[in-house]
Amino acid sequence: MTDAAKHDPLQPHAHDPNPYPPSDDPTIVLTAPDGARRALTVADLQELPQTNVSNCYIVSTGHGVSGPFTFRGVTLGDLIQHVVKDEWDQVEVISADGFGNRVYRRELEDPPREGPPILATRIDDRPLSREDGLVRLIVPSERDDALRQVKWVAQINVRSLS
Ligand SMILES: Nc1nc2c(c(=O)[nH]1)N[C@H]1C(S)=C(S)[C@@H](COP(=O)(O)O)O[C@H]1N2
Ligand SMILES: [Mo]
Repeated sequence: MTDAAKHDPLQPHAHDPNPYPPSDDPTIVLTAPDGARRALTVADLQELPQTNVSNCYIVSTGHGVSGPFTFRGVTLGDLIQHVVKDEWDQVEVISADGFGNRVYRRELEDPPREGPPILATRIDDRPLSREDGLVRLIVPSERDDALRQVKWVAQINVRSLS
């Protein structure tokens, strides 16, 4: 790992989870590599193709382990394919309280057997509550500490390194 990656605040790192929704504002802003921005609502995300990912657990520092759950939502790959026309390499998914994760293009194009990263809006047969995260990044290969389950997604920054 390079020094830059080690100090990247969007890489999983030890963290006290925030149990409380930071705000009531559910707006998500996606920024494309060329800087163009667009707002996305939960309904917009649900109009895109939906994917189920089963056998997911929430290994929560706050609530203990719960699951297995089936999360449902648009894959990050499908979302980017629908709304971003430029070249891109990685995507930052950041919550309204500043917690976030960086997801690499190869994780979306060649997902592991546990399933592709999704922006979940449903858990089992119900919508995610604001307390659950409303829109919650699920990286199914993360099974240890929920450090890639970004609750209250507010910013999606699609970046090109070139
Ligand atoms: N926005 C946001 N998402 C977050 C966190 C946070 O502090 N803020 N903490 C993470 C950590 S460390 C854990 S253990 C889980 C806790 O999820 P839960 O509140 O559903 O149990 O949320 C993850 N997602
Ligand atoms: Mo955690």
